[in-house]
Amino acid sequence: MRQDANSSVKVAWLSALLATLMFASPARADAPLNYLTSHSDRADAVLHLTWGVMGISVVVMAAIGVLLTVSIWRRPGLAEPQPGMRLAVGPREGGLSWLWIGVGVSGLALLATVVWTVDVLAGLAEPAEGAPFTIEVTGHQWWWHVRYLSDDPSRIFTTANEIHIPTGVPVRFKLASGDVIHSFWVPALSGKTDLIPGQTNELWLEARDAGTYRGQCAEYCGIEHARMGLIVVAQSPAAFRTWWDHQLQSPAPPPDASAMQSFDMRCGSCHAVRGTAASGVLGPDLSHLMQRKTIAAGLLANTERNRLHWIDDPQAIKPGSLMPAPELTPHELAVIDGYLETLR
Ligand code: HEC
Ligand SMILES: [Cu+2]
Repeated sequence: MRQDANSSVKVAWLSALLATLMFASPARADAPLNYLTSHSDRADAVLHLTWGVMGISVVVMAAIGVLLTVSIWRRPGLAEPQPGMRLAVGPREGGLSWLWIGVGVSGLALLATVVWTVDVLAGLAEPAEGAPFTIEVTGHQWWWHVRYLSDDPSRIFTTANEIHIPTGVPVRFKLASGDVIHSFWVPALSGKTDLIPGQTNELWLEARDAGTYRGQCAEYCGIEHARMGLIVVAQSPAAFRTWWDHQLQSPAPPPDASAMQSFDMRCGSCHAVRGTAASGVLGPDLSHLMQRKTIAAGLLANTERNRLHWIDDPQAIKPGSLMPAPELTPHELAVIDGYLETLR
């Protein structure tokens, strides 16, 4: 018993210390997945709710703490206990009204949070007017397949894990899943929306400010769920249009055609590169890989070192990932990465 009390005091102190460190640390502002900043009207609503519910909870906890302390110290009508003294066991009159007041007040506080939450959720689900185009996102274990739709079929293209959007306009997202339930969450821009097999959900994102926003799968979807990240890059409409135009092009053929052949042979059954024989769909489209900031679904920076490590042994980085180690010779590895570097 005593042991238990001691360890729970330790846990309480540790949690308090951790919480203080988390909130006091200056790194918090540029933490990759900071859900306490907002860059859109929809995320504003979620952020206000987050702080509001936090505030209500703190007030309720403080009130309970004060009342409990007072009730412990006041002990009306009780003599100071002496050693060996026996206390009467049984209900004492009065005091019941405190229960009703307490239940009433916390019931009202809970009801207010429920109404507020439902209102925010309804606002998030509300279609936005005037979305100029739609992005289709399909969740896979453990990466994001991204397809830009357009009325003009020649402007449709596929990419992965990094989504560009223009600032100042809403963009419609169609969310689907290729396997299990995932959840699309970019906290700076909106709330979470599930990607459910056999169903298409909708979401509207509108970024107020240009910037790079981190997202994350928010529904446990298997062993690498925690490493299923994504990035949303919001940029000026002009820069966005340039990016889209560039994505439509096939990458320039590499100087060394045999490198492309090695890639087709070893990787092309799972990965596609526009304008080449490589047209696999089991893995992310690599057409303009070098334009992406990260690889392996937001996990690693897209540097030569990380790419070589990933291609050589994806299982060491994301154990269980659906990319098997290709077992390349060091020469093949260098040749294939040399080819990837031409995918600009
Ligand atoms: C059996 C299918 C398969 C083969 C073969 C395969 N990959 Fe992959 N690859 C995947 C899958 C699936 C992912 C996504 C892994 C994840 O992030 O969980 C992936 C991810 C990648 C990524 C990261 C892309 C991104 O945007 O995150 C690169 C780069 C890559 N593969 C390169 C290669 C190269 C080079 C080869 C050939 C040597 C290769 N892959 C062979 C299935 C495959
Ligand atoms: Cu997931």
